[in-house]
Amino acid sequence: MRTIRVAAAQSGPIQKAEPRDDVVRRLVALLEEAARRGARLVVFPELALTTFFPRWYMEEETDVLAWFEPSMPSPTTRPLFDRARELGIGFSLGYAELTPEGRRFNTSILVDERGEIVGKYRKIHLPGHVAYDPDRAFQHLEKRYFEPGDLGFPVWRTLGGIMGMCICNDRRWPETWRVLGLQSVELVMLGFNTPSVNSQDSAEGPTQRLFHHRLSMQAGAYQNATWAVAVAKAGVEDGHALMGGTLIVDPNGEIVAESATLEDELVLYDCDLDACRFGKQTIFDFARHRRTEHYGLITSRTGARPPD
Ligand code: CDT
Repeated sequence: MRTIRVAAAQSGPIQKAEPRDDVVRRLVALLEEAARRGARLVVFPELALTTFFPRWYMEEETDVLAWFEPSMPSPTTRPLFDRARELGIGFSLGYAELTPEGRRFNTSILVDERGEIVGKYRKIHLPGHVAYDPDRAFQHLEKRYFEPGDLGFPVWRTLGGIMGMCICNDRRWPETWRVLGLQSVELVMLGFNTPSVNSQDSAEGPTQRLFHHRLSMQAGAYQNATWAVAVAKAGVEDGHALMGGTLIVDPNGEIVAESATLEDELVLYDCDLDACRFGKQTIFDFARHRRTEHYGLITSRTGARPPD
Protein backbone atom coordinates (compact mmCIF):
# COMPACT_ATOMS: atom_id res chain seq x y z
CA MET A 1 0.00 0.00 0.00
CA ARG A 2 1.16 3.53 -0.79
CA THR A 3 -1.32 5.56 1.17
CA ILE A 4 -1.36 9.34 1.25
CA ARG A 5 -3.92 11.17 3.38
CA VAL A 6 -5.26 13.95 1.20
CA ALA A 7 -7.27 16.93 2.45
CA ALA A 8 -9.58 18.66 0.01
CA ALA A 9 -9.77 22.18 1.49
CA GLN A 10 -13.03 23.68 0.30
CA SER A 11 -13.36 27.46 0.62
CA GLY A 12 -16.56 29.16 1.52
CA PRO A 13 -17.29 32.37 -0.34
CA ILE A 14 -14.70 35.13 -0.64
CA GLN A 15 -16.31 38.53 -1.01
CA LYS A 16 -14.94 41.08 -3.46
CA ALA A 17 -13.82 43.38 -0.64
CA GLU A 18 -12.15 40.65 1.45
CA PRO A 19 -8.44 41.49 1.85
CA ARG A 20 -6.12 38.84 0.46
CA ASP A 21 -4.25 38.60 3.77
CA ASP A 22 -7.50 37.51 5.43
CA VAL A 23 -8.05 34.86 2.76
CA VAL A 24 -4.54 33.53 3.28
CA ARG A 25 -5.22 33.35 7.04
CA ARG A 26 -8.27 31.17 6.26
CA LEU A 27 -6.14 28.92 4.03
CA VAL A 28 -3.45 28.62 6.72
CA ALA A 29 -6.12 27.63 9.27
CA LEU A 30 -7.34 24.88 6.93
CA LEU A 31 -3.75 23.75 6.30
CA GLU A 32 -3.06 23.56 10.05
CA GLU A 33 -6.22 21.57 10.72
CA ALA A 34 -5.37 19.23 7.84
CA ALA A 35 -1.90 18.67 9.27
CA ARG A 36 -3.38 18.03 12.74
CA ARG A 37 -5.59 15.39 11.18
CA GLY A 38 -2.65 13.68 9.52
CA ALA A 39 -2.91 14.91 5.92
CA ARG A 40 0.25 15.07 3.78
CA LEU A 41 -1.31 16.96 0.89
CA VAL A 42 -3.88 19.78 0.90
CA VAL A 43 -5.74 20.74 -2.27
CA PHE A 44 -7.10 24.31 -2.44
CA PRO A 45 -9.59 25.68 -5.00
CA GLU A 46 -9.20 27.48 -8.32
CA LEU A 47 -8.44 31.22 -7.85
CA ALA A 48 -8.25 30.47 -4.14
CA LEU A 49 -6.98 33.90 -3.09
CA THR A 50 -9.86 36.03 -4.37
CA THR A 51 -13.50 36.13 -5.21
CA PHE A 52 -14.28 34.57 -8.60
CA PHE A 53 -13.48 37.90 -10.31
CA PRO A 54 -14.20 36.77 -13.93
CA ARG A 55 -17.86 37.39 -13.13
CA TRP A 56 -17.08 41.14 -13.10
CA TYR A 57 -16.56 43.15 -16.30
CA MET A 58 -13.50 45.41 -16.13
CA GLU A 59 -12.10 47.65 -18.84
CA GLU A 60 -9.17 49.25 -17.07
CA GLU A 61 -5.97 47.20 -17.10
CA THR A 62 -5.10 48.37 -13.58
CA ASP A 63 -8.45 47.07 -12.28
CA VAL A 64 -7.79 43.68 -13.88
CA LEU A 65 -4.19 43.41 -12.70
CA ALA A 66 -5.23 44.04 -9.11
CA TRP A 67 -6.53 40.45 -9.00
CA PHE A 68 -3.24 38.91 -10.16
CA GLU A 69 -0.09 37.68 -8.41
CA PRO A 70 3.12 38.86 -10.11
CA SER A 71 5.23 36.41 -8.08
CA MET A 72 4.75 33.18 -6.16
CA PRO A 73 5.28 32.98 -3.28
CA SER A 74 4.18 36.60 -3.05
CA PRO A 75 4.47 38.59 0.17
CA THR A 76 0.78 37.80 0.77
CA THR A 77 1.06 34.04 0.23
CA ARG A 78 4.42 33.61 1.99
CA PRO A 79 2.77 32.60 5.33
CA LEU A 80 1.10 29.64 3.60
CA PHE A 81 4.41 28.40 2.20
CA ASP A 82 6.21 28.92 5.51
CA ARG A 83 3.56 27.09 7.53
CA ALA A 84 3.42 24.21 5.03
CA ARG A 85 7.20 23.79 5.26
CA GLU A 86 7.11 23.87 9.07
CA LEU A 87 4.37 21.24 9.09
CA GLY A 88 5.99 19.15 6.33
CA ILE A 89 2.83 19.12 4.25
CA GLY A 90 2.37 19.65 0.49
CA PHE A 91 -0.37 21.68 -1.17
CA SER A 92 -1.79 22.77 -4.49
CA LEU A 93 -3.12 26.30 -4.90
CA GLY A 94 -5.01 28.06 -7.66
CA TYR A 95 -4.37 31.76 -8.35
CA ALA A 96 -4.33 34.36 -11.10
CA GLU A 97 -0.78 34.48 -12.48
CA LEU A 98 0.83 37.57 -14.01
CA THR A 99 4.13 36.70 -15.71
CA PRO A 100 7.11 39.08 -15.92
CA GLU A 101 6.19 39.58 -19.61
CA GLY A 102 2.68 40.69 -18.62
CA ARG A 103 0.87 37.48 -19.67
CA ARG A 104 -2.09 36.37 -17.58
CA PHE A 105 -3.02 32.77 -16.77
CA ASN A 106 -5.43 30.90 -14.50
CA THR A 107 -2.81 28.80 -12.74
CA SER A 108 -2.30 26.09 -10.12
CA ILE A 109 0.97 25.26 -8.45
CA LEU A 110 2.00 22.13 -6.62
CA VAL A 111 4.21 22.63 -3.57
CA ASP A 112 6.02 19.73 -1.91
CA GLU A 113 6.50 19.06 1.79
CA ARG A 114 9.69 21.22 1.83
CA GLY A 115 7.71 24.23 0.64
CA GLU A 116 9.22 24.09 -2.88
CA ILE A 117 7.11 24.68 -5.99
CA VAL A 118 7.53 21.44 -7.93
CA GLY A 119 4.79 21.86 -10.53
CA LYS A 120 2.81 24.47 -12.39
CA TYR A 121 -0.28 24.06 -14.54
CA ARG A 122 -2.03 26.81 -16.54
CA LYS A 123 -5.71 26.26 -17.31
CA ILE A 124 -6.24 25.16 -20.89
CA HIS A 125 -10.03 24.99 -21.32
CA LEU A 126 -11.21 28.53 -20.56
CA PRO A 127 -15.01 28.82 -20.46
CA GLY A 128 -17.08 31.93 -21.01
CA HIS A 129 -16.65 34.90 -23.32
CA VAL A 130 -14.43 37.91 -24.10
CA ALA A 131 -16.83 40.82 -24.41
CA TYR A 132 -19.44 42.17 -22.01
CA ASP A 133 -22.71 40.30 -22.59
CA PRO A 134 -25.73 42.43 -21.61
CA ASP A 135 -28.07 39.42 -21.80
CA ARG A 136 -26.35 37.54 -18.99
CA ALA A 137 -27.35 37.79 -15.34
CA PHE A 138 -23.63 37.71 -14.55
CA GLN A 139 -20.54 37.59 -16.69
CA HIS A 140 -18.07 34.74 -17.15
CA LEU A 141 -15.04 36.53 -18.60
CA GLU A 142 -12.26 33.98 -18.29
CA LYS A 143 -11.58 34.30 -22.03
CA ARG A 144 -11.11 38.06 -21.51
CA TYR A 145 -8.76 37.94 -18.55
CA PHE A 146 -6.67 34.81 -19.24
CA GLU A 147 -4.74 33.24 -22.10
CA PRO A 148 -5.17 29.49 -22.61
CA GLY A 149 -2.47 27.61 -20.73
CA ASP A 150 0.78 26.90 -22.57
CA LEU A 151 2.26 24.14 -20.42
CA GLY A 152 0.19 21.14 -21.53
CA PHE A 153 -0.95 18.68 -18.85
CA PRO A 154 2.27 17.65 -17.07
CA VAL A 155 2.59 15.18 -14.21
CA TRP A 156 5.18 15.18 -11.43
CA ARG A 157 6.77 12.48 -9.31
CA THR A 158 6.39 13.93 -5.83
CA LEU A 159 4.85 13.16 -2.42
CA GLY A 160 5.28 9.44 -3.11
CA GLY A 161 3.21 9.30 -6.29
CA ILE A 162 2.61 10.52 -9.84
CA MET A 163 0.60 13.72 -9.49
CA GLY A 164 -1.30 15.77 -12.04
CA MET A 165 -3.39 18.93 -12.01
CA CYS A 166 -6.10 20.52 -14.06
CA ILE A 167 -8.53 23.35 -13.29
CA CYS A 168 -12.32 23.50 -13.14
CA ASN A 169 -13.72 23.39 -16.70
CA ASP A 170 -10.84 21.07 -17.74
CA ARG A 171 -12.58 18.30 -15.81
CA ARG A 172 -15.42 18.21 -18.33
CA TRP A 173 -13.06 17.28 -21.21
CA PRO A 174 -12.01 13.64 -21.58
CA GLU A 175 -8.89 14.84 -23.42
CA THR A 176 -7.61 16.35 -20.15
CA TRP A 177 -7.92 13.06 -18.31
CA ARG A 178 -6.50 10.90 -21.08
CA VAL A 179 -3.39 13.03 -21.53
CA LEU A 180 -2.80 12.73 -17.78
CA GLY A 181 -3.69 9.02 -17.87
CA LEU A 182 -1.15 8.41 -20.63
CA GLN A 183 1.53 9.62 -18.21
CA SER A 184 0.41 7.06 -15.61
CA VAL A 185 -1.07 9.65 -13.31
CA GLU A 186 -2.14 8.35 -9.89
CA LEU A 187 -3.78 11.42 -8.37
CA VAL A 188 -5.36 14.34 -10.21
CA MET A 189 -6.12 17.46 -8.17
CA LEU A 190 -8.26 20.31 -9.34
CA GLY A 191 -10.00 23.34 -7.95
CA PHE A 192 -13.22 24.79 -9.29
CA ASN A 193 -15.64 27.74 -9.15
CA THR A 194 -18.88 26.54 -10.70
CA PRO A 195 -21.77 28.99 -10.55
CA SER A 196 -25.15 27.74 -9.38
CA VAL A 197 -28.17 28.28 -11.55
CA ASN A 198 -29.73 30.07 -8.61
CA SER A 199 -29.09 30.51 -4.93
CA GLN A 200 -31.46 27.65 -4.08
CA ASP A 201 -28.70 25.19 -4.99
CA SER A 202 -27.18 23.81 -1.83
CA ALA A 203 -25.25 20.87 -0.50
CA GLU A 204 -28.57 19.18 0.40
CA GLY A 205 -29.97 18.53 -3.05
CA PRO A 206 -28.12 17.42 -6.19
CA THR A 207 -28.86 19.68 -9.12
CA GLN A 208 -28.06 18.97 -12.74
CA ARG A 209 -24.82 20.97 -12.37
CA LEU A 210 -23.70 18.83 -9.48
CA PHE A 211 -24.66 15.75 -11.45
CA HIS A 212 -22.49 16.82 -14.42
CA HIS A 213 -19.64 17.63 -12.04
CA ARG A 214 -19.79 14.21 -10.40
CA LEU A 215 -20.23 12.48 -13.76
CA SER A 216 -17.13 14.18 -15.20
CA MET A 217 -15.02 13.44 -12.12
CA GLN A 218 -16.14 9.83 -11.81
CA ALA A 219 -15.72 9.05 -15.52
CA GLY A 220 -12.30 10.73 -15.67
CA ALA A 221 -11.02 8.85 -12.63
CA TYR A 222 -12.43 5.46 -13.68
CA GLN A 223 -11.37 5.61 -17.33
CA ASN A 224 -7.81 6.47 -16.35
CA ALA A 225 -7.63 4.44 -13.14
CA THR A 226 -6.59 7.38 -11.00
CA TRP A 227 -7.58 9.09 -7.78
CA ALA A 228 -9.20 12.46 -8.35
CA VAL A 229 -9.71 15.30 -5.88
CA ALA A 230 -12.00 18.19 -6.82
CA VAL A 231 -12.16 21.19 -4.50
CA ALA A 232 -14.81 23.89 -4.68
CA LYS A 233 -15.01 27.50 -3.85
CA ALA A 234 -18.59 27.45 -2.57
CA GLY A 235 -21.40 29.65 -1.34
CA VAL A 236 -22.62 33.13 -2.18
CA GLU A 237 -20.04 35.69 -3.28
CA ASP A 238 -21.54 39.19 -3.45
CA GLY A 239 -24.93 37.74 -4.34
CA HIS A 240 -23.61 35.16 -6.82
CA ALA A 241 -23.88 31.51 -5.81
CA LEU A 242 -21.19 28.89 -6.38
CA MET A 243 -22.47 25.33 -6.19
CA GLY A 244 -19.87 23.61 -3.98
CA GLY A 245 -19.49 19.84 -4.29
CA THR A 246 -15.95 19.12 -3.09
CA LEU A 247 -15.26 15.41 -3.50
CA ILE A 248 -12.68 12.65 -3.73
CA VAL A 249 -13.07 9.84 -6.26
CA ASP A 250 -11.22 6.51 -6.19
CA PRO A 251 -9.70 4.78 -9.25
CA ASN A 252 -12.90 2.73 -9.66
CA GLY A 253 -14.84 5.95 -10.16
CA GLU A 254 -16.58 5.75 -6.77
CA ILE A 255 -17.04 8.92 -4.73
CA VAL A 256 -15.41 8.09 -1.38
CA ALA A 257 -15.74 11.45 0.40
CA GLU A 258 -17.75 14.59 -0.15
CA SER A 259 -18.31 17.98 1.50
CA ALA A 260 -21.45 18.66 3.53
CA THR A 261 -21.47 22.48 3.56
CA LEU A 262 -20.86 25.54 1.42
CA GLU A 263 -18.28 26.88 3.89
CA ASP A 264 -14.60 26.43 4.63
CA GLU A 265 -14.47 22.67 5.17
CA LEU A 266 -11.94 19.86 5.02
CA VAL A 267 -12.71 16.56 3.31
CA LEU A 268 -10.07 13.94 4.10
CA TYR A 269 -9.38 10.52 2.67
CA ASP A 270 -6.55 7.98 2.75
CA CYS A 271 -5.77 7.45 -0.93
CA ASP A 272 -3.85 4.24 -1.60
CA LEU A 273 -2.01 4.99 -4.82
CA ASP A 274 -1.47 1.27 -5.39
CA ALA A 275 -5.23 0.99 -5.89
CA CYS A 276 -4.64 2.50 -9.36
CA ARG A 277 -2.75 -0.60 -10.40
CA PHE A 278 -5.71 -2.91 -11.05
CA GLY A 279 -7.40 -0.61 -13.58
CA LYS A 280 -4.14 0.35 -15.23
CA GLN A 281 -3.16 -3.30 -15.69
CA THR A 282 -6.52 -4.65 -16.86
CA ILE A 283 -9.35 -2.86 -18.63
CA PHE A 284 -7.41 0.40 -18.99
CA ASP A 285 -4.05 -1.11 -19.90
CA PHE A 286 -3.57 1.47 -22.62
CA ALA A 287 -0.57 -0.21 -24.25
CA ARG A 288 -2.59 -3.35 -24.96
CA HIS A 289 -5.98 -1.91 -25.84
CA ARG A 290 -5.79 1.58 -27.31
CA ARG A 291 -6.09 1.91 -31.10
CA THR A 292 -4.46 5.23 -31.88
CA GLU A 293 -4.77 4.62 -35.65
CA HIS A 294 -8.46 5.45 -35.20
CA TYR A 295 -8.09 8.49 -32.95
CA GLY A 296 -6.64 10.99 -35.45
CA LEU A 297 -9.70 13.28 -35.38
CA ILE A 298 -9.11 13.97 -31.71
CA THR A 299 -6.11 16.14 -32.54
CA SER A 300 -6.71 17.03 -36.20
CA ARG A 301 -10.22 18.47 -35.78
CA THR A 302 -11.40 20.94 -33.14
CA GLY A 303 -15.12 21.48 -33.82
CA ALA A 304 -17.71 18.85 -34.66
CA ARG A 305 -18.71 18.60 -38.33
CA PRO A 306 -21.44 16.37 -39.76
CA PRO A 307 -20.65 14.22 -42.82
CA ASP A 308 -21.16 15.87 -46.26
N1 CDT B 1 -14.38 28.25 -13.43
C1 CDT B 1 -14.91 27.47 -14.39
O1 CDT B 1 -14.23 26.97 -15.25
N2 CDT B 1 -16.26 27.33 -14.33
C2 CDT B 1 -16.97 26.62 -15.34
C3 CDT B 1 -18.30 27.25 -15.50
C4 CDT B 1 -18.95 26.82 -16.72
S1 CDT B 1 -20.42 27.68 -17.02
C5 CDT B 1 -19.86 29.09 -17.87
C6 CDT B 1 -17.15 25.15 -15.03
O2 CDT B 1 -16.94 24.33 -15.93
O3 CDT B 1 -17.54 24.79 -13.92
